[in-house]
Amino acid sequence: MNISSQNRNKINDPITLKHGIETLNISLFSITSLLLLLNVVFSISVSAEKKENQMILVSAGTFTMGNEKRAADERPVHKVYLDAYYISKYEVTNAEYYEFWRSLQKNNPESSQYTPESFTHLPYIGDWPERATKFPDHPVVGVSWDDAKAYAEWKGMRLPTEAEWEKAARGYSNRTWPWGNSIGPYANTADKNDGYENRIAPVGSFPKGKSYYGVMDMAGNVWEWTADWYSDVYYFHSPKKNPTGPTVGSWRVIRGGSWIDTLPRCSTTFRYYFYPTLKTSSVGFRVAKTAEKPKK
Ligand SMILES: [Ca+2]
Ligand SMILES: [Ca+2]
Repeated sequence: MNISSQNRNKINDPITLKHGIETLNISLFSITSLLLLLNVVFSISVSAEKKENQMILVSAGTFTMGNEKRAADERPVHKVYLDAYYISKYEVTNAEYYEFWRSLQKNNPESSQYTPESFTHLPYIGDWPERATKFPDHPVVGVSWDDAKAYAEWKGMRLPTEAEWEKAARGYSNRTWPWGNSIGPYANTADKNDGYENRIAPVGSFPKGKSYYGVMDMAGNVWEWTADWYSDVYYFHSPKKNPTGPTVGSWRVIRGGSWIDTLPRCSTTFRYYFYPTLKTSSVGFRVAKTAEKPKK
């Protein structure tokens, strides 16, 4: 039974009805008070429960990108140099995205631009903006690549490039998963026994699954948009320094797998892609920022 049908049943309860108009007036007063209270709670809880999303510094240097033993588009394995950058510790949460969305709504309440998709049929995700209150520390989903980019720019940041994403996930060693090479229950995948059966987990629910740099949920929970266009042969000719992906394309790269994917798809090198306009229940994002170069 969903919440709205529960409320309907309470209102139609014969005990409430038999006392006549006076009780009905009191009930209406109570409902109004409750709605006012909920409105207050809504505003408070969205700001109070906001999880601080620190930016983690990934130092400049060369790392190994790709994997010879896996999918064809992960080849060839190649060395990539990246300047220092910051990447958010967590996937961007509902509460964080809500702040951005509210600021747009204040200026233009009629606009539906950058509004996340609703998932009425998925109660553990639900509709926007209600889910910002219900699940403030869950990663935002139902956001297109353009939504993600707009949020990042509003924060004065950007989406990580595919190379930045992979370095933050695997570090300098060849970790198959952010935590290493052991198959542990350190991520929210399609595995029923990971504590989050068929649902999204609050960000940072798997501290043992953190990457070499301490970045969380880079395996599973939600896929993450990256800045790059996708090409299956990009690694054959990508620049050795600060690659930013092909100049044109049809799909944007997503990384890390999700709550509906098996563990192999949540590896640090697995590449996947979506149309940039697609808003699904399994794709969110995190943000990045170029670190300032030390003054000489
Ligand atoms: Ca799961
Ligand atoms: Ca993730």
